[in-house]
Amino acid sequence: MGMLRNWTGAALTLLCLSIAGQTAANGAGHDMNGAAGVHGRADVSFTLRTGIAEGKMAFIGRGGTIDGKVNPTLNVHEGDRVQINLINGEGAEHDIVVPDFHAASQHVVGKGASSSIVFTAGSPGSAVYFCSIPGHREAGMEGRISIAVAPPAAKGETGVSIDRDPADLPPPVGDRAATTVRINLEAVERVGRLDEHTTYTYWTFNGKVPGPFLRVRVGDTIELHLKNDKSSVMQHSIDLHAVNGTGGGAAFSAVDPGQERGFAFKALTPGLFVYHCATPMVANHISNGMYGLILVEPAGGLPKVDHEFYVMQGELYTTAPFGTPGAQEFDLDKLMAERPDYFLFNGAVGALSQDHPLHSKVGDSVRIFFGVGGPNFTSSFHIIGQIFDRAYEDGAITSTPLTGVQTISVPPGSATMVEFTTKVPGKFTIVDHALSRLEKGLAGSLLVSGPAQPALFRALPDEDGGKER
Ligand SMILES: [Cu+2]
Repeated sequence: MGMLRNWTGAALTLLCLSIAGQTAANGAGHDMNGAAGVHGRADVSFTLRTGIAEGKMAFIGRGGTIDGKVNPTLNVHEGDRVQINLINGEGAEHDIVVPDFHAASQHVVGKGASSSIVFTAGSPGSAVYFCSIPGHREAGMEGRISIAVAPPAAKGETGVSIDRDPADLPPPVGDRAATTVRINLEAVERVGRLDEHTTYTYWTFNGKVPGPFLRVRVGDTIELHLKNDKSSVMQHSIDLHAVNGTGGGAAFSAVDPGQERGFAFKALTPGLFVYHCATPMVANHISNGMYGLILVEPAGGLPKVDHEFYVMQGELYTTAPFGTPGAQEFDLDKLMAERPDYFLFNGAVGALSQDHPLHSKVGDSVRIFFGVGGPNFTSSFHIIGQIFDRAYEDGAITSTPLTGVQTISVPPGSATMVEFTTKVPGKFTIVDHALSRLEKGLAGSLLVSGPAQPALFRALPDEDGGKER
């Protein structure tokens, strides 16, 4: 079979902060469970880069058996779900179309821009792919897809866990002087578990969704290094909303597979900021999982609390509807129409309910850093049966907070910090109060242990003594 994309569990770079010359490893070894075994996918993926070969415009194969080949023949099997990624290699405007299978990509405009098409290969035989920009096919941009008889059915697959534990965040920076901090991030594309029997090819920072929680203080200079894993097919980059600078750093960090780039910025403003991949199509990269939060603490740090948590909300757009088992494919039309099939906390269905519920005790103080990667939907963040004592709108952690808050609105590309005390024991459901989304995967659990507090909350005896009416 053509070039089978098979994520083999390459070691992930852990987030490392070098503070004042000392390197402290944050983030735990549990990120390494990617090595536990990813099974091969039933579908096939190819990457083509536009360029010039022998003086003519061409598609040039990238990776696997087509690497470096000009207008390579793409070998697939009947019934395969085929993905072709197109990367703009030289800057002119292009696309890729396969009329036989009714597949057409978006135009890729500008060097490094990318798009993808996905289709099911029909009957055995041959089909053509080409660039539909006037003149380009004639100038050389044309190749063939060869469709062979279907092989025996592939085994079922399960993805690795990509959901981030909300308790996985570094300790407070606290009361230290400003310094220079090195942050290492790695873009990793991997087949992850979306639901119990459902997988998806996520694009991630450091293998999890959301990316690692980054934590610095105001006045720090951050040297940010972004590596793109050599098994990646796409270019990636990072835009941090904590940056004063063009694109939030996106242009300085646009990095091809197997490469590393970086930039430095000074954190001038305390706050809770979203970061995300900014490689076109940006909405596609964000939806696939490339977002996270960076906290810039004020001088002296934040007040101490008993528990801190890290939660982010995002959407996923798949060809098959919510709940379909098996490997799911990205759906460009649904992304454009803003019709997601999944709404997710921390990257997967059940991430905060089955896999990693939030834990607290009666009387403990809780702080949640909550952000929306999106790419498109505002969250009405709410915990059923709790009231936020303080909510800092738009991640403005040095502003005067709202107090006594039931629901806080958080737009895409923004965040909130909420604080409250867990006063009574029980299970509390974390939601976006646009509650249709509860049926599309968006629910978490806060579990509070401790003695009952009948003065605060209790059932009343039935006034008729429980007799039936
Ligand atoms: Cu990306």
